[in-house]
Amino acid sequence: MFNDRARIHVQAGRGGDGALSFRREKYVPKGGPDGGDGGRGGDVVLVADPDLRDLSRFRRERLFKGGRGGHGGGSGKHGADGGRVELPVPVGTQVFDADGNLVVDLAHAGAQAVLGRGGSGGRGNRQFATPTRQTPRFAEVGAPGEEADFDLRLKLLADAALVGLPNAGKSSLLTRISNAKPKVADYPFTTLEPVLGTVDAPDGRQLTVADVPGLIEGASEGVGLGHEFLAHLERARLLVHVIDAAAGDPAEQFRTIDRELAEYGAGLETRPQVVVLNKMDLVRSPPSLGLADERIVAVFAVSCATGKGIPEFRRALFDLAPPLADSAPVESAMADFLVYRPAPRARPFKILRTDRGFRITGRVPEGEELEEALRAAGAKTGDEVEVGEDVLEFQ
Ligand SMILES: Nc1nc2c(ncn2[C@@H]2O[C@H](COP(=O)(O)OP(=O)(O)OP(=O)(O)O)[C@@H](O)[C@H]2O)c(=O)[nH]1
Ligand SMILES: [Mg+2]
Repeated sequence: MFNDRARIHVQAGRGGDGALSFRREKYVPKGGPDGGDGGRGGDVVLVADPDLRDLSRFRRERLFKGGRGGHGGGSGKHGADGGRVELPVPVGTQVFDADGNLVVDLAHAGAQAVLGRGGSGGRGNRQFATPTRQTPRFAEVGAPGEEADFDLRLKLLADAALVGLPNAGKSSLLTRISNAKPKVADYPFTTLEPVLGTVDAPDGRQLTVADVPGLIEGASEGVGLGHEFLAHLERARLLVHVIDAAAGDPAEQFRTIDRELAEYGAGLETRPQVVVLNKMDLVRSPPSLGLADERIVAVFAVSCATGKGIPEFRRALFDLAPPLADSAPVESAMADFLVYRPAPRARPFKILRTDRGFRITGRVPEGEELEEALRAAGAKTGDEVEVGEDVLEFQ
């Protein structure tokens, strides 16, 4: 199964706690504070991997946690940073937040996006020493890591995509022009999932061509297999419309598919198109297309069975797939490394660790929020919790 959607839950690592510690030295009756800082929690990062084909790994595994930062220690020892978790995803993966907003588009190999940033480590008591407070009996606990749900959606990146009715010969054409070996058979809906092929030019240029399952009338409303895969056409700069020249009026076949593209929208209806009249070995002369349509940039008559017309079509593809817009490289450079920032965490309070438990400073949270924050900070029943002037016991 080709999986082009997934939902994941990301939980970046919690920062380690700062240490509460005092120097113990020979001949020094009471040493100064020497508690080191906690390490940073680990990030959770997506990385676009050109070797991956789909999102199927996320069918079984959905929860991804960054490593927890290590706690600080005595003698100013800094806690280790938590492990960073890198999730490889196929190139072309788009990430949406829980509200359906596009967060990042991993449109080229190596692009990265930080979906959850690890929490910062807490400061050790050494950092809280001042001339008037030489023995701070508290240290900061680590901050929680960012946590959120994301929807992943793979939209194939291809220079050109083959579209057409089932059985038109799309997969046969891809087999003829590229390194791909999609299944070819004499029945409709042979192709069940998109297939990418690479077309090589003698001068070393390469094009990626996508073969998508056949479309039928109603595809844009979910009839047949096509609808799910129409999304994979969105990023192709050129549509190659394959028509079975031996299967009746080509203009009628063209319009059927064209209506579905228009219904789907997303710009598919304005995309430049090459029409390939296939199975020419089965007809006496090329049928006339009889369409005046400014989107049709070229028409070819070929036979995938005999190979006739294929070299010409293949050569022309390199001129017809429009060059990438000037803005594209800039855009992709920006996607090289992105940090997704969820709404800033409303946490206007700090939790400090003391000899006997915890101290809350800043705007003191109430009820559950306080309890949850304390539990996350490691509070156990019986711990003392100082809130302003009050000293409570953690239950
Ligand atoms: N005679 C002849 N048969 C062809 C030609 N091209 C493809 N075919 C045959 O047409 C049938 C369908 O070909 P496919 O390439 O599987 O068609 P498709 O458009 O990928 O079909 P779906 O994946 O079902 O949408 C197969 O039996 C092919 O052998 C051609 O040029 N001439
Ligand atoms: Mg096919």
